[in-house]
Amino acid sequence: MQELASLDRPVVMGVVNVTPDSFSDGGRYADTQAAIAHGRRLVSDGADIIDIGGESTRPGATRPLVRDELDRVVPVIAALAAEGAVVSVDTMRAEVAEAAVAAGARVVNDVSGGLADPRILEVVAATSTTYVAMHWRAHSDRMQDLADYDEPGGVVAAVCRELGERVTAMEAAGIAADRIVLDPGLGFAKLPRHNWALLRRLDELAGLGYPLLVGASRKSFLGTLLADPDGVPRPVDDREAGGLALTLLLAQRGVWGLRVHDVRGSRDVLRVLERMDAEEMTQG
Ligand code: PMM
Repeated sequence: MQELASLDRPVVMGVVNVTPDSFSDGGRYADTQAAIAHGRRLVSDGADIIDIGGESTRPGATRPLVRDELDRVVPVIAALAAEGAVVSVDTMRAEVAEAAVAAGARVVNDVSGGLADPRILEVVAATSTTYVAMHWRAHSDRMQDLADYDEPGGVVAAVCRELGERVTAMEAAGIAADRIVLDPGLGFAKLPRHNWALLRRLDELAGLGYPLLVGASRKSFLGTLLADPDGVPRPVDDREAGGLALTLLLAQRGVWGLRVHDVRGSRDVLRVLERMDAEEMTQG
């Protein structure tokens, strides 16, 4: 991402789920016009990248047909890219990635890191797109059965090893190292304690030598943390302050990018941090 390389703050990736069933915003932007309008709003709120997805990855979700996924994402990508937005496609499918890039997407965000459809690595290699590879173990219908990290080093060691294996596959497919971004995959085959361990030990993932993108916004581990006294999780649309706290912490830890729903709030947080950093530079 040449034009984003010079930022001295994390890249803010705003989420548009063109799905009827995503956990975070399912149904709200399920039709093309609503999704385009939401993407435009995120651009005006300060998003650097708009991430457009047509498959819900909520635990237990069933997969859409390829045709339906294409119909959901391609028109939205084409419209926003034509207006100059940097667009990312959130897909695990080679065919969708290919169509998305043809429609103007410049980032392929694959939550499976090439495991769901290995041909996606060849598609990415043949383009100049950035490839976000997330840690993933299985599709949503059974991923939570695989939240097992009973090994020395626990979840952090496992995620580092498994992402490292994906990097080997990406490089073998011909994706240049400077086009790769890694993501710990919060909530994907992970219990809340696994997410917190990954957040605390993010420097070990950074040790793999690739920029990191983190998606924490609205996820259920925040709902669990912020549960009411009876243990009822905080509803999805009332977790934003928790997510913004993580925006601040992750920015201080030097992540490359943040995948968020509240773009405006995230940019505000980053402005506060930048102002404090500037103050420190001048006052010492
Ligand atoms: N999370 C979701 C979907 N796509 N992509 C990346 N790279 N990282 C994530 O953590 C991630 C993702 C699921 O959350 P959503 O319903 O908010 O889209």
